Amino acid sequence: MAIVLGLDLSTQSATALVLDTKSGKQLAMARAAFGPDFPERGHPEGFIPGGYNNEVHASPLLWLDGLELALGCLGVSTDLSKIEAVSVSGQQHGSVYLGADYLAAFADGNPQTSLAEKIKPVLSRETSPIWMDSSTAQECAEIAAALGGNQAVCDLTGSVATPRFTGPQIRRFAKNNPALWAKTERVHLVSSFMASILAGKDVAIDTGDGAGMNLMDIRKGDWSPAALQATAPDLAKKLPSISPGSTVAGSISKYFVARYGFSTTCRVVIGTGDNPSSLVGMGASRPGKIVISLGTSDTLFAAIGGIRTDAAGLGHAFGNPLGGSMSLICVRNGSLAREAIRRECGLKSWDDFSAAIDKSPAAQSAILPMEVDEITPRHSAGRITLGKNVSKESLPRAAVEGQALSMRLHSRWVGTPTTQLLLTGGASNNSSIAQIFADVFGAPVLRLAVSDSAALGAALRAAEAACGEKMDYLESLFCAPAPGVIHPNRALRSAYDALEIELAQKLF
Ligand code: ADP
Ligand code: XUL
Repeated sequence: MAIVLGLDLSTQSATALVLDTKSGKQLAMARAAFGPDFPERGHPEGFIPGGYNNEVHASPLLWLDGLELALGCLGVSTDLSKIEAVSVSGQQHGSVYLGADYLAAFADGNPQTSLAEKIKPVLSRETSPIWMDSSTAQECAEIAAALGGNQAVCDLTGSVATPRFTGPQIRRFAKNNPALWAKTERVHLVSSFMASILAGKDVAIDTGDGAGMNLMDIRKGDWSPAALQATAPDLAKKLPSISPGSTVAGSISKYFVARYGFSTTCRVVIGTGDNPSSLVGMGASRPGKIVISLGTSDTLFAAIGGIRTDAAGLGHAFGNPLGGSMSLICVRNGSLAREAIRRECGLKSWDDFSAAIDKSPAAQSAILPMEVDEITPRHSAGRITLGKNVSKESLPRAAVEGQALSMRLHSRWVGTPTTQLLLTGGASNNSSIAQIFADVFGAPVLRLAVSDSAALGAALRAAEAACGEKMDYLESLFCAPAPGVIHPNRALRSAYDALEIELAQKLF
């Protein structure tokens, strides 16, 4: 029985969650929001706005400041010396570039200088491309050509060469900035960077997050020499190793002991991506449950037996941190599109948005809202309208119905019948939105009692890997669904089927 900490470094915030596996209680939670808590940085949604040529970057120093703010808040209510193990979940695909002396910066235990102050001088690239970046179409084409075409890349790495994935991002940097690439000694993912910061040394990438790079052999769970070769010169020596998600990296660094009062015996378990982490946090790490996460991005994922890939090139196979693999589709226009529609309709709160949904008739029309270029489906910014005309009053419902229908259409390749949906992410708290997902998928929707599934997954992985807890036991304590199943209205089925067919006709 242990007290464990899960950290989630997502697009918009850093979340810290402390669990007591003896009492089955969540002891504390703290969150630092990169926009609202650091207004002077000018990154209101966690990333750097106005990127050139579809580039979307974020500041790794802001992530560090967010981590420190969240830990500082946690320390006020919680005795951090009691924490026995910690692990990390990080937004997937984002990468951090480090140059000479980066190991000394990781190991620097001086509590007088912040993590950002230690890391700033050793960044070989000031900012980090993140999953929203779509500037690498050319590099994707080059990687695919070198590896024998996109089907070959998909068979090898679990996904076709994908613009937001780390390999194409690395290639673009190495091509356009060869001098800075030469100075780069280490490339980390967000999850492995944060785990390295916690451990005070270089820490491996796990097979779950490693699969989101177009660099890992999905069947071997290790770097593919051919993919590395096709991506950038000297890449093999600039990457950390790959290890299973259950790997204990070592003890927490002196910095966290001195600055936040952690125990010197607190262990660090290597990190994973936010979607693989949510898979664990939702209690869905064994095949049979389908999860939809409505966060900045909307994702649909499920643990799968064996490895399945999407012939259309939109879905992905990632590693399951607990072994095996998982399928995933990712929609870029998730919460940010819902927020834009809310603003457009002049609705001040999410309650007003819900009221507008509830007032409009279901399954009459749908709109796929793409405020920015979309990745699933691959489509330039704009709107696809289905069914009857949409008025301003019915726009919130039509937009959420369009999002749910598109997800249903684009997840058909996974092949798992949807008998139940588990919903998580910021918008999952909204019952009107949850009802639409139940109706469109024709399946009951459950939500978790704990809403931060990515941070929860990190805490559960820490408990299993470092404290010997059994995942079945942990799931029974922390992954119980909240009371209140949302049942689908089956009478809407044929109307939604017709709208899905219309969407497919407009897209393909
Ligand atoms: P991420 O982990 O990607 O940073 P979250 O899963 O925390 O994102 O979700 C944050 C988003 O959830 C916010 O941007 C907001 O748009 C949305 N959100 C929060 N509460 C609601 C609500 N009641 N209804 C709809 N959307 C909501
Ligand atoms: C998944 C993806 C996003 C990020 C950010 O492929 O790009 O879901 O992990 O949450």
